[in-house]
Amino acid sequence: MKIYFAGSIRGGRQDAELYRKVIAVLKEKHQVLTEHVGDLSLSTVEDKGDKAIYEQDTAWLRECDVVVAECTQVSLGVGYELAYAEAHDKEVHIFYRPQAAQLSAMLAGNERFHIHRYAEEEELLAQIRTLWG
Ligand code: 6IA
Repeated sequence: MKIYFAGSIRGGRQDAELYRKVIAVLKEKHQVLTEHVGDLSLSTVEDKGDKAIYEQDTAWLRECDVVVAECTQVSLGVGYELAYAEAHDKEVHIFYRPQAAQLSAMLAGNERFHIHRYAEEEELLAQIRTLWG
């Protein structure tokens, strides 16, 4: 499967290492189109190339089979991607830590999204393995 992994970039990189680990598990059996989301050296301040990023990411969203998003760290870009994925009838899975963040009602209230709660990193990785391992 082609998997689009979404995680915060300009919204804040606090969970970047977690994204990297999730992507590593997904990659064992599938193609991850957005590996850069887990790249710890990714620059978040550079302001050129945004048009190219938007065009590439929306093309990948149309191309993918499933969208997997980690939503604990709030990100406008991830929220946009989730709505875009829904508009294109993609299967969407959202993961977050209720102890660290309240999920927006615009995501939590959407019955077309599959919402997964977890507390610890190992629990998240186990959920990922169960679904896509
Ligand atoms: O609003 P955010 O930046 O937090 O949005 C994060 C989401 O938008 C991610 O799931 C990515 O798919 C997408 N995204 C945001 N920035 C980039 C990017 N370059 N390259 C690819 N996808 C991106 C980041 C560097 C840039 C800030 C110069």
